[in-house]
Amino acid sequence: MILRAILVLAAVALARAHESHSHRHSNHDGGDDDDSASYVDPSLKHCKYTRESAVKCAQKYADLNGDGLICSAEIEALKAAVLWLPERIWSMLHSASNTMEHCDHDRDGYISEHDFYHSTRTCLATCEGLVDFTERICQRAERDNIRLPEVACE
Ligand SMILES: [Ca+2]
Ligand SMILES: [Ca+2]
Repeated sequence: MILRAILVLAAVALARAHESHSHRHSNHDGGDDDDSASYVDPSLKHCKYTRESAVKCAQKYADLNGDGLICSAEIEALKAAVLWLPERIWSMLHSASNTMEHCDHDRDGYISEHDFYHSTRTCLATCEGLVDFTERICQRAERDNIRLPEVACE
């Protein structure tokens, strides 16, 4: 049963990796331009969740020391607390460094609100990613009213 779930998740991951590769070739590469903050993926227009609510959720549940920034260790701690085993295995394959890579726009090792708003092409960029994050992480953290201890950011 668990093995089957892992296989399904792996297949989903592969499909996504493929999608994100074929996706990214528009006139602006890298998303460093000024318009990266205003870019909205078409799939987000009718999505049931918004990036704004995801950002609030991330600040509430992942910013464990309340400094307004989210580091890799904080992401890992939250994932460890809310994800099921097969999801964690899947997540390990795509680890926190991946989230940092996608969301830490200025590459200083911390995800700030500024980073979120300037990584609209890469970080929680599609409705699928948003649903995934909201339902697997935010809603579970909310449901369990999770309060994690501080972790050290390096
Ligand atoms: Ca923090
Ligand atoms: Ca940053």
